[in-house]
Amino acid sequence: MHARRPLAAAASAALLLTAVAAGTAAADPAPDSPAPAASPGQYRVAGPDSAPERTEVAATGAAIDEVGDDSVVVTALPRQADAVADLGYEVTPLPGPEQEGPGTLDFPPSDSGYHDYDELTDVVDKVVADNPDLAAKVGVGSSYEGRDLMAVKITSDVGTDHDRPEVLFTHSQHAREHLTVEMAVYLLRMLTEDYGTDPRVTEMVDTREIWILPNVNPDGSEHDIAGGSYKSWRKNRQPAPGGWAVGTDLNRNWDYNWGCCGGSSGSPWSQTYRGTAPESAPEVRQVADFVRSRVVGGEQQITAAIDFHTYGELILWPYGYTYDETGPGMSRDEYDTHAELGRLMAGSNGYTPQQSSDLYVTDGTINDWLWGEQRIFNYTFEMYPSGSGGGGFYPGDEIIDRETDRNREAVLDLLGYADCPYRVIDKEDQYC
Ligand code: 0X9
Ligand code: CA
Ligand code: ZN
Repeated sequence: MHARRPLAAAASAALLLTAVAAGTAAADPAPDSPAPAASPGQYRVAGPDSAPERTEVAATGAAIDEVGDDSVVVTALPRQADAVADLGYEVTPLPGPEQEGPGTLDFPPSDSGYHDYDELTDVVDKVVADNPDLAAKVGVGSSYEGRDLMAVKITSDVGTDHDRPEVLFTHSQHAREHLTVEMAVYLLRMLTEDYGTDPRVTEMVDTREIWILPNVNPDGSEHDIAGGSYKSWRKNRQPAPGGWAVGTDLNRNWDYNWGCCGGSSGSPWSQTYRGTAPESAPEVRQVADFVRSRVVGGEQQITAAIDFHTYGELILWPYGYTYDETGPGMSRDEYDTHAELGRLMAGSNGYTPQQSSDLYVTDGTINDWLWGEQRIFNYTFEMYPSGSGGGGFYPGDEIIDRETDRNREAVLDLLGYADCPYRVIDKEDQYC
């Protein structure tokens, strides 16, 4: 495929050597070049059939959305798609999301089942108002554009900091992954409405302290739906130095082996831009501060976590920065506990369980930080659909109920093991 290259790309050729030395993808212009007219789109890339080849594709600044046996689907700017083609792969543009009329700030009418930020806030406020003993809204800070980063704490006698295992659910690091916000709405309702009637829910709400962060990237979510057309936006909305490029990939900005391993980009134009420093995104810094605030008496209270994404129907565990299963900070038992609990959860939702780097290498992800720095057993869930045929990042709202309820058992399993994750490999006596 050979689309026209923007003039800015030619101008950046002179900077190629410095750019490469700084770890910047050769496909991208300098950060102070004017904004490209083109917006990102999805492409099918035929050829890559191993994690190293997929990691090389990602190094162009494209984001890998989907992994097949010998192909991937990426989101990329046109020049990044050119760079992928230059690697020798066949690159075909995919049709974009359906567009509806201009002028709306909410989801298009046909997707009205999805919650925009105001509607999400209303759900949170109602859940808290209806269940004052079970649910409390806690401020985590605010986004780059000043929106509240909300957390909801759910446990019985919620006003007390109990000595109960704490569990974290984070949603919507990536703007266009709107189904993950619906997963948060589902969990908020399930844990409050089914308390007292569903014995498993009741036990978990009585014995765990549950933290739900229903949207850690509200600016990105709102941008993605503004104007009545989906924009395939992934990152936050913080301008990069230089002033033209916008957005840090929150899931490359965490402070563990940040930028170590070719699993993120130093170019602000990239879909996987890692930011200027670990936690340079205000959203990441404040969510990380929140997690650190759960260290009480020297002990991290949170023992287990899920970070929800779409799409692919996958359950992924750390590390993402290395292909190795074990190594410094990840013993055999720790790896096996992640893997066994991951497989157990996959048994109920039908997702594919694997180490995250089986797909491609990533660095600076929340998964690696939660384990590497905080010793929290944790997973990325890539929700519905399994492939772009199911609507990719924009499945219709009729799938929300089915695809959120699909994770009910898996979430209850994680909550159930949160007192001693090692029990899943029968090593409770040794570790707990
Ligand atoms: O790339 C990501 O941040 C996640 N995928 S997404 O399509 N939702 O952007 C996956 C993170 C898990 N880590 C690895 N796959 N290595
Ligand atoms: Ca506690
Ligand atoms: Zn994602």
